[in-house]
Amino acid sequence: MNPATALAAVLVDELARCGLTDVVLAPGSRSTPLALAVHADSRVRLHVRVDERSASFLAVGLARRGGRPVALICTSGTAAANFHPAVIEAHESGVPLLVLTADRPPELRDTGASQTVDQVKMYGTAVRWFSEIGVPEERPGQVAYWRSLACRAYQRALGPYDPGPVHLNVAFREPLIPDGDESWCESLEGDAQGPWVRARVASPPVALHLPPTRRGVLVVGDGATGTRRYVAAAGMAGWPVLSEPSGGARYGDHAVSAYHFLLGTPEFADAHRPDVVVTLGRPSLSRPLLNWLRHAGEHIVVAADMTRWPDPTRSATQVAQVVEIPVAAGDDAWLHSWRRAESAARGAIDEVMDASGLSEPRLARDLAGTLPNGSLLFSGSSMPIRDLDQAMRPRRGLRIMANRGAAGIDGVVSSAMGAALAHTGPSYALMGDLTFLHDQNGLLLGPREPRPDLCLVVVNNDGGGIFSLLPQAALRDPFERLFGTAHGVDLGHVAAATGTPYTFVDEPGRLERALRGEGPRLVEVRTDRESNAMLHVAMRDAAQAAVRATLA
Ligand code: TPP
Repeated sequence: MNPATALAAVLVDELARCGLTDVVLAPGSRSTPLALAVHADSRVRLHVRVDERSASFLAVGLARRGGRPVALICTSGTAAANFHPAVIEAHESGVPLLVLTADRPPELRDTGASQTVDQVKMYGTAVRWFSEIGVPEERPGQVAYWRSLACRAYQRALGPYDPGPVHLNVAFREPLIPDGDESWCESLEGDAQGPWVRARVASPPVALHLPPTRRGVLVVGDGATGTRRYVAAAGMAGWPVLSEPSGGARYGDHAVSAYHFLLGTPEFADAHRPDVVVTLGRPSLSRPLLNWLRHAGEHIVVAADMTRWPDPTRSATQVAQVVEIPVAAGDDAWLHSWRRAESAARGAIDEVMDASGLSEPRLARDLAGTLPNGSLLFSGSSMPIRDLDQAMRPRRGLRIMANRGAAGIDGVVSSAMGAALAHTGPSYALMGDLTFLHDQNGLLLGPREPRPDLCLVVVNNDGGGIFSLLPQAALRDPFERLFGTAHGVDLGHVAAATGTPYTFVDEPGRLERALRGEGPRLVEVRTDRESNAMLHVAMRDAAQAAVRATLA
């Protein structure tokens, strides 16, 4: 057996023993040994994508939903560089990835050899661990080294502390395809019992016990973990729960889903200064919430693994791994006041949306309200996640995910495909037209690839709608060219180019039916940027008036 084949076979075998279930591969020559090893292994599901950027975001989606490391393989050169945005997203979001980049052996580097670039520590500080494996050779001891390294890489990506991407740069010397006989200088076999090295995880951390108070608030942002326990404790303590859509805690009697409008009403924010706020995950969507956090009495950030302190407002007074929220004596006046404002604001914005046709916030609200229990909804950054945050009513049974780590508009189609492939149950995605067009290659799917059951809903306002809600909108003349960026692309044609089923919806009553179907499919909703901006102002004004009335 040649060394390249041996290393690849051992590496893939060991990763599968560790628990690897999915591998995403972009085609190329230098990565041939890894491609063949993965293809031959029935324990892993293989996904092939020609565009490395799309491939890597597919892996991010798979790992985000699956919660386990997903391996990503490419050839040498710019192929590896095209993984970079997804590696950054995985780094910021704590999504476990094993990035295996094939490379040339040292004697070919820096010589002008084709498709050869410096891949050593290519992703900089965006990876948890980098290893230059070294060109495989046939000599005793290599197998233990490769297997031990694979276990360490898998464990480092998985966590439980600080999960994220790991980069293995794998140099192969030719021959790259199997030749000769099966002989090798030592046994290539792994441990029959399981992984070569078994990692033991540390004991649970000591909890921070808060003094009892009824005037507390639980805020849940993207990337929160262990939310259920905190939501139950907040419920017992009579605290409102303010959860972003992807925080996964927007359900139950204590959910205050219109918090963006409540806290955007200065009189309400002033009258509702809490004794303590506990934040889980990373809230980042609502400016009023972030401003209010700055003036919260005690602000405790739960940072489960202590490697990051999600505190963009620099208002944290304590950072703790685990917090115990105690039951407190007293009445429910605090909670009632939040709940009263919640239902007033919700009633007011619902009324504005109901009169708005199939507008962007109404689409977000109705989509989130319509999807069957057990569904996954993957949201694009930009307005869709904000519209969900502002317009979505509390509910159970819907999982919402988004690439909020770096909040890029890149790779969203692919990430949604990946998440759908790791999800059992129907999957949907909601994104803007620029986000969709940015990752059109996410629709490229070979006939033999596992096909996700995913309905992509694209809000087409012919450009970047979010900029119409920002101060840049006042720049009348250059605005359209610099920010609006209309493109005039017919999304139906984009769908047709890849044979993706396509439906156009222009009435709220037709939405539910349009979502039906199987496999990857596209639903387009047309909106207008200017009227969308006016609608958001109308929602804000109506909500604030309604909130003020509850204070009188
Ligand atoms: N490039 C990347 C990779 N990520 C980004 N977040 C941006 C640029 C800056 N950006 C943020 S939102 C946006 C841009 C360009 C416009 C998005 O437009 P669209 O997807 O149509 O959504 P809409 O704003 O209309 O909701």
